[in-house]
Amino acid sequence: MTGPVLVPILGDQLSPDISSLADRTPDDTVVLMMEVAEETTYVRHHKAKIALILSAMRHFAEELRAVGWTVDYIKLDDPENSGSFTGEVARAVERHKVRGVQVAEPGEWRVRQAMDQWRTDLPVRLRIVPDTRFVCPLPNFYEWAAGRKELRMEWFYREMRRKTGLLMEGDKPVGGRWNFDAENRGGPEAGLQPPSLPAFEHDAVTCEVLELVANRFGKHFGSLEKFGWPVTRADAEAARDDFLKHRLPLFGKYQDAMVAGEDFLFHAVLSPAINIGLLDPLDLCRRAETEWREGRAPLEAVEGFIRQIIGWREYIRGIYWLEMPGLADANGLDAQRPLPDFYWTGKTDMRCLADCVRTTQKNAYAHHIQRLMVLGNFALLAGLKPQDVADWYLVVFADAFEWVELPNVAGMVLHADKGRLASKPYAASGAYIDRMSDYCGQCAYNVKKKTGDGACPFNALYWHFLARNETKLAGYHRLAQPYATWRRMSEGKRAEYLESAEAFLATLEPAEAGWARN
Ligand code: FAD
Ligand code: DLZ
Ligand code: SF4
Repeated sequence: MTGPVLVPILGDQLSPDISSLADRTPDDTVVLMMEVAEETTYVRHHKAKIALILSAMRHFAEELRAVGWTVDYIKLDDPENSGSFTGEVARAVERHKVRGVQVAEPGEWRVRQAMDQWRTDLPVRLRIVPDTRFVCPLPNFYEWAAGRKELRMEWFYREMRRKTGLLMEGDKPVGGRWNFDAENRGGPEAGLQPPSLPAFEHDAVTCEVLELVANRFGKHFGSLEKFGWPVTRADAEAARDDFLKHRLPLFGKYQDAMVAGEDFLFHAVLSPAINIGLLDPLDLCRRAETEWREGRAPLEAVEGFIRQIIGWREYIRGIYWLEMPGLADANGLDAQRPLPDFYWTGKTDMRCLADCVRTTQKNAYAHHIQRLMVLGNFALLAGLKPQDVADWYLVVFADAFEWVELPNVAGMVLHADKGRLASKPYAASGAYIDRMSDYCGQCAYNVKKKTGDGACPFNALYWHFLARNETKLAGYHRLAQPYATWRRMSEGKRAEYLESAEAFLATLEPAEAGWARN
């Protein structure tokens, strides 16, 4: 065979240095990019997530063409479009008479299964190359994990610091400590005024995509009205520089704070750009380090930020590939309650949850502590079924790809993996939300009231969660204190908590079918 090599580039592989192109030359390669129905609807993604990916794909095709690559770009409404990666790759193999296919490994198990099938189904040789946009290659993660009873992010993170040299002085961490989390626990302060995010104008490509999405996916969750995600590398770099200059210095201090109506605070809001390949995570960390070295941002902010990326993000990815496919079905706490309707509609008197669903609907974004300690904490305490919860998270956030969404949901939030990822469930009562947010002051519920009418539902749910999971969780060293408190309570008090929680749970309306999957 003498034809060119076909290089399919997926919607989250939009990096010019993607490994599938690294050893290719433009004269001998056809790049294939495919907008396909299967990817746009395998879950009913937030409209803004689809718009982001399609617009970024179209811009990336232009970026590649501008430096000489031949790009065969299949649009969603192309009448010949078969609707799947598999169908489009097969059609392109035939159309271009290629001699082989080379592709970077995908981010999701589901797509990896399909690709493995190409080996037997395609009439040409297939080469799947590792995705090198991560600091820790998967074989190294497996090696690190092998034989460890407990996989703890903190130990992994230290290895990544050593490997990258980020915030290191020789083999010692700068500032004498690996982790400055203790300094990063600021609650909301009155009058806190976060800077606004840069606004990116819609060019003709984005306008066309927004119209396509509005017409074709109008019934999907979420709004397109405030669509402002960077869709080109230049815009993503501008968003990055804006964060480094205006928000990084206070990132650490307010990392865990929540303020009603302030949707981004001092967060980076860069996860979609990182995940689809518009920003290189290691480069971003090096730039953050420079902000500290040149005196523009404090160490606790920069360390906290770098830890999220070379620590949590890398660790989460390793866990995904280590634990799949079982992680998708894990339900270690045997939680069976269906997802309540308010996750989709935002209609609840719980102000914290209503605000988190509102920003999610409007921006396809909620920041980490909203995802973990409000939306996630409720799901944990109420015993929501992990697969329903995972579908919701995969649908609603612009940055959601299963490799990063699922370990966060099943592991970090729901403890469905029986503690493989987190040393204890992040369960919290209303007092935590009250401390870290300004939500409770104007809530219909009273955060100080523990049970009965008008009491904050998180309070009784917290004890209900511990009580119903006692046989599974009582042995956790880090839960010894709450279990001791529970046992010290009078029988009457315990019954009051349980009844109050049951009464609240009975009011939850399950979501209608069809929000997440067709
Ligand atoms: P910042 O708070 O500014 O953090 C900086 C960067 O660190 C992020 O851009 C991200 O790349 C990385 N990061 C931080 N925490 C994590 C983490 N736990 N896992 C992986 N990367 C992390 N992140 C996703 O990218 N996609 C998801 O689908 C996703 N689902 C999540 C689901 C749950 C239940 C939880 C608790 C967290 C989830 N996260 C997910 C992690 C985190 O909440 C988002 O990365 C973060 O909110 C993105 O916003 P940001 O860019 O402003 O992040
Ligand atoms: C999420 C997504 C969507 C909505 N649409 C497309 C698409 O039309 N074409 C494409 O190549 N990728 C899309 N993606 C991203 C893929 O789902 C993602 O690349 C795979 O899940 C592998 O991680
Ligand atoms: Fe949320 Fe309870 Fe506070 Fe209301 S009182 S905002 S439900 S934590």
